[in-house]
Formats: sequence, structure tokens, C-alpha cells
Amino acid sequence: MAQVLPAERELRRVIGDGASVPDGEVEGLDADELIALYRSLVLLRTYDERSLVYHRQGRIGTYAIFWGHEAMQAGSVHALTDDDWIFPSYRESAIGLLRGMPAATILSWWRGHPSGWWNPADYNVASICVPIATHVPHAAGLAWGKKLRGEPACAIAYFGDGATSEGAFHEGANFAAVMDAPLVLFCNNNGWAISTPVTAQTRAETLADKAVGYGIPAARVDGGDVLAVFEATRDAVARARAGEGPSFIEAVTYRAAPHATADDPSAYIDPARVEEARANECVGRYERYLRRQGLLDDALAEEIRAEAAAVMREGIAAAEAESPADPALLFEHAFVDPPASYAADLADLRRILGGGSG
Ligand SMILES: Cc1ncc(C[n+]2csc(CCOP(=O)(O)OP(=O)(O)O)c2C)c(N)n1
Ligand SMILES: [Mg+2]
Repeated sequence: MAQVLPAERELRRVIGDGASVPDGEVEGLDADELIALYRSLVLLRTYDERSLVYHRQGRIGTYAIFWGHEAMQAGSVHALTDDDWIFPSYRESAIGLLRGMPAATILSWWRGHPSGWWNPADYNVASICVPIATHVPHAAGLAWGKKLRGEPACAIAYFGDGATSEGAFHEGANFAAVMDAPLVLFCNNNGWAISTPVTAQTRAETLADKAVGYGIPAARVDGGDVLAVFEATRDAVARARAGEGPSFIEAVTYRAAPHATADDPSAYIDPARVEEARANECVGRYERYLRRQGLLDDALAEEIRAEAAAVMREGIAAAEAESPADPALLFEHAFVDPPASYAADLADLRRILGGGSG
């Protein structure tokens, strides 16, 4: 059976445990960049934790929690330039924050408000993809387009372990490989597709093995190690820019939170394994690393957390200050020729919403 080479099946790690496992180092990252990475992690963590509270307060709708996924998101984005395109799934909904997108925009998306839609070209961040894996061919096409135009930019598509069972993943991966498209296929393997464990998802020994069939080089990294994720993504981006085509990164973690706010994982998950994942979560791991390196102290950590909290406070205030959307927007692109009942139905809908009885 074709397999990823044995050395590449090991999870790449940089951050040690402060005891028996020594810290490594990533070449080419200076102190400012290491702190910038921490700032991104804290911003994402704060966004996620505040969002859960906003959901419980009824201020945003159903929300896909990404607690524990921050290292995969921040580590990979820091390996890109702003010209590179990001294709997020719902799990990476807030990744635009790392490209300067206002928190209010993303919060509005989760509030189902049209101000939550952005022009992808403003940030080189595509729309949040909810259907599993359907953005992989889009990312492959965009990356191929960059190559055809002779531009140096590449694309990165984020998707989960479950997505590697979907046709769209395989079509996108094969297409990117055949066209030598500058694409990074970033798989967040958090062990679960809602309640389906990865062991019930595939007979492949690793998800990285799936890349072999397409002739795509693959790496497996510890998804909780932001520096290992950064390094693997930087290698993949270098390959893409050198005209060597797509790469696959399998970042391995264990989902330490419910799939989304509508999920109750106590029905299927092993609580001891969750506890272990929470104790070893990625933001704390990196924080301890920076402290061991003498780069972070309490004052700086507190300043960075306060900054992120302010971003969220302002974000929710701005999202809630938006005036209610016109319900006609729901139908704007639905009909070429609206049915005869359309005007009356819309008037009914306006009356119900306006009357607060809907
Ligand atoms: C095409 C499609 N089928 C089914 C669903 C319902 N669904 C939503 S999330 C999910 C699980 C996806 O798991 P995974 O790819 O591992 O991503 P994760 O949620 O763990 O990040 C499924 C099946 C969907 N959104 N789209
Ligand atoms: Mg998953």
C-alpha cells in the first residue's frame, strides 16, 4: 500500500514540555514575530471564548467553536503573505481577524446579518464555507489561476478530517496536483466529524496517506504546536511558490469542545481524553514556551489579552448597532421572475417581523 514515508508519519513538534522534551527553534523568526504569533493566538482564543458567551446571551446564533484550533489557524496564516488567499471552513470563521477584518463583520455573519458578508478581494479571504469540502476545488481553481497569470501568490484551504471523505476534497486535490497549482491543503484532524470518530471515517492509517494517491507531498504535525504548524506551512508555501504544486498538511489535535453550540458531545466523547486535550491546549503551551525563552512576562501577556478583549467589546457593540436587514434581501437573487404571490408574501413577512410575532 502506498504510504507517506515513515519519517513523515511522525508528528512534527517544536515546542517542548518544559521538562523532559526540549524546546526546538524555528529559524528565521525573530522576537517580534514570535510575539506577533502570540497576539494572533490570543485574539483568536478571545474571539472564540467571547462568542460562546454571546451565544448564551442570545446575541449570536449557532456557533462553531474552535477552542484548541487556534495554533493551526495562526501558525499557518503567519506563514503566508497578504497576497495569498485563504479559504476557511466554518471552523476557521474568525481567521479574517488575522488579515485585519473587523470582529463586527464576523460576528454579524454569525448573527445572520448581511453586514457579515465581505468582498473576498478586500482581504484575500474567501467566504466561510459551511458545506463540507466544497471550497477545496474553488481554492484549487484560484491557485491555478494565480499560476496562469504568473503571480507568486498561493492559496490555502482549511478543512477537517471528515472532509477527506467528501468527493469535492478528492476532486480539488487531484486537480491541484495535475495542474501543479500553488495550493496548501490544510487538514485540521481533530478526531471527530460531529459524532463520527476518525477511526470510523477511513481505513487509511493517516489522513496524510490520502495525499499519496495524488502525488502530493504530505506532512503530519502536532496541531497544538503553533511553531510546528508555522514551519510545515512555510515549507508548503515555498514549494508552491517554486512551482512544485500543492502540499497536504495533516495537523493532529483532539477536539476539546463541542462541535458547535448545538451539540452535546457527552453522548459520544471520552471525557478523560477531552480533559487531557484541554490541559495541553495550544495557547498555554506557546505562552509557557515564550516565558521559557524570556520573551513574555505577566505585563505583556496582560496587555495583549486586554487588547483582544477590547476588540471583542467593540466588535459586538458595532454588530448590534447595525439596523435590522431588509427581509427582501432573502429573495434578491432567488427569482428571475418572481411568482405572482411574491409581493403579498413579502408584505406578510414584513408585517410579521415588524410586529415581533414571528
Ligand atoms: C456536504 C455536507 N454534508 C454534511 C454536512 C453536515 N456537517 C456539518 S459539520 C460536519 C462534520 C465535518 O467534520 P470535519 O470535516 O472533521 O470538520 P470539523 O467540524 O471537525 O472541523 C458535517 C457532516 C455539511 N455541512 N456539508
Ligand atoms: Mg473533524
